[in-house]
Amino acid sequence: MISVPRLYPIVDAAFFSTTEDLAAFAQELVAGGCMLLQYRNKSGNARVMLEQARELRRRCRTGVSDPHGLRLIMNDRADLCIVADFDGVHVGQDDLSPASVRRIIGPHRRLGFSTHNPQQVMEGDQASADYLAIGPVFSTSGKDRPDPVVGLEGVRRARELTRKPLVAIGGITRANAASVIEAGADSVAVISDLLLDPRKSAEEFFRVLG
Ligand code: TZP
Ligand code: MG
Repeated sequence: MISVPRLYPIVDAAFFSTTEDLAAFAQELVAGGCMLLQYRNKSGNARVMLEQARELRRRCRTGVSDPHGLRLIMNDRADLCIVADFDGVHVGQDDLSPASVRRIIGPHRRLGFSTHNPQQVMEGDQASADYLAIGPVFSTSGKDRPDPVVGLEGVRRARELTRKPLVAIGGITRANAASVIEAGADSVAVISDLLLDPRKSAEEFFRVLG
């Protein structure tokens, strides 16, 4: 089974006006100790996504073959994962199924699957996903039309239903992250609470997450 670092930053293109700003932000996260990043761009412009993904790959070095290198995960798009030489894909309930994504990316790249209730966690547990996300744990402005908040109770319930690495997401900050890990998550995925000062914020997350 794969392991997921305690902090799972999501680099969301919506918060950056240029590819340079986005890549510089990612580099600051790496300087703060991050070993895994997800690239997310909901605009759906494939050419822009590929350009930004390649820049992230170039700036943050390494590839699938480096066991110690930064892992880059592509949100939603298995095709762009392959073309940009990313290390994995993260899909949700409305994307290609985990089984379909697995056929595209092969056995070695990582596959994450978002869940929002116990039924979906059980399905994810049986699917070809390497890790599961559960959320939103708290209310969030990081996603349009988010699913209902699951709370810490939703994290506890998910923990009972799977032994796969569990990534909690939604409204997680340095102030509440420890409670999410205590509830059974292996990792916290974060957008907003890294934006202002990514390096310092990542370092503080690692401090509170142990
Ligand atoms: N999926 C569930 S909540 C969320 C996503 C992508 C957004 C998380 O953003 P934030 O700012 O960390 O709450
Ligand atoms: Mg998706």
